[in-house]
Amino acid sequence: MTTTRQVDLHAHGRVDGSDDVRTVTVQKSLMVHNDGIAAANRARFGTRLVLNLESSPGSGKTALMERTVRDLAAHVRVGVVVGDLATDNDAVRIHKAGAPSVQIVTGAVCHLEAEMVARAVDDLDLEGLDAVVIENVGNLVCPAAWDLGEDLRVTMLSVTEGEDKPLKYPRIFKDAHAVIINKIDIANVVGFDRARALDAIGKVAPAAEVFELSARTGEGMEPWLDWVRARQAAKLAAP
Ligand SMILES: Nc1nc2c(ncn2[C@@H]2O[C@H](COP(=O)(O)OP(=O)(O)O)[C@@H](O)[C@H]2O)c(=O)[nH]1
Ligand SMILES: [Mg+2]
Repeated sequence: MTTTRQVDLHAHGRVDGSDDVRTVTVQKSLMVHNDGIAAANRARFGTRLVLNLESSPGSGKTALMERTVRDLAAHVRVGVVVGDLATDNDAVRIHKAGAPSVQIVTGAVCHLEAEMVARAVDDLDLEGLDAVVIENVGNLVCPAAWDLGEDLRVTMLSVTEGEDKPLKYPRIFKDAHAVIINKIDIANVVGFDRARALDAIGKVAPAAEVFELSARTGEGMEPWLDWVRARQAAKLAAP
């Protein structure tokens, strides 16, 4: 099943910084509102593992999900909620990979919010799922502030983006439980400095699990799949 949800434009996705005091107040109450819905999402997900996958556009989030849902199908039934500014292309890709998917079309909003996820989940058959992955809107800034009701945050970096991205965008990396370096199949071609990237991740997110893989070739997928399986089993045993 593939469903597309069009979300109304939310003014708070484009905060006007012209009146700082008022902006802070409005933003704070929006976050409190969001956190309440995120808590309700968390309760509704129950024993299912929920991941919030974040990265720049084009890092390979959907490619990783296509391969992950296929590889895990025999053990963990994964549903995917995916956010983009426009099109349902990604939900269609996930659906073709064999998993239920719901597309949230955000219009001008550069991140997903708990309320959007709550509405999207209405279109997922949670009963038939062991885990849900929320593929956030491609952006290294906006999504970091919004709790969606996930258990774990996963931040992805691809080898073409520059090894210092964790240092430049620390918040989205520092809150990550896992950091994925994707596209290792082209690391040599683009002159990726692996040691520098690992050093940057280590400085910002020292406790995060780090996975180096290629969603295209499948190299390095096994440790990532093991991690998801283990976290799903742990959540089921102790929600
Ligand atoms: N070489 C290579 N290309 C990849 C890999 N993963 C994704 N891509 C390509 O990167 C582009 C963006 O991938 P996509 O999954 O749409 O990224 P998203 O915007 O983060 O969801 C596509 O052309 C993918 O085929 C990878 O591991 N290696
Ligand atoms: Mg995508």
